Amino acid sequence: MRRAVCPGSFDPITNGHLDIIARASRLYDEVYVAVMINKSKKGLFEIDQRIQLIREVTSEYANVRVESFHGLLVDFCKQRDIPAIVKGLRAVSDFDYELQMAQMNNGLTGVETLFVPTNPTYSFLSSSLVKEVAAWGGDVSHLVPPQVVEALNKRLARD
Ligand code: COD
Repeated sequence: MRRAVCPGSFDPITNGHLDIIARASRLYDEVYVAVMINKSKKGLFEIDQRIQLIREVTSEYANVRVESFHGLLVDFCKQRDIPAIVKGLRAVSDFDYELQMAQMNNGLTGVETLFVPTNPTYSFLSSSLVKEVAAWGGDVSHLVPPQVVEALNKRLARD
């Protein structure tokens, strides 16, 4: 069974993330979406809600599983026998840091990282920008799935 993981913070999932997950699901038998927990970084959404949103918007992909993990990504991979990490690359600016992480992860356990070029429609898209635009009342409905628009509206209405 060919397995891969798409890791991230997914706070919240965007159409850019979703495009990479969908493409990975066509290349691998089983794709894990790993919501990595970073306790020093308070997100907008709780981890459980991020997972729930990802499950909803990936429900059409039968081979996608969604989990959270607190620890090193290489340990997530080792525990599940996953040999490949799939990452989207938006621009040259992503490359420096992604290359460092890929080399570090490979040096730690031998896990490989495969880079998928982002769909140009989403090359400017990040969870942070979505949150900022939404917080000021801007329209993000072309950037995230409808379930995420709804969750953003509810979450931001509370602040
Ligand atoms: N188009 C295409 N791909 C995209 C887009 C887009 N518009 N936006 C994001 N992506 C892809 C990228 O591959 C990105 O890496 C991934 O989605 C996740 O994005 P985010 O923003 O949700 O998540 P990040 O960048 O905060 O995630 C960083 C990780 C959590 C993956 C990283 O910090 C990590 O692996 N942490 C675990 C601890 C660990 O192992 N540390 C050692 C690392 S060497």
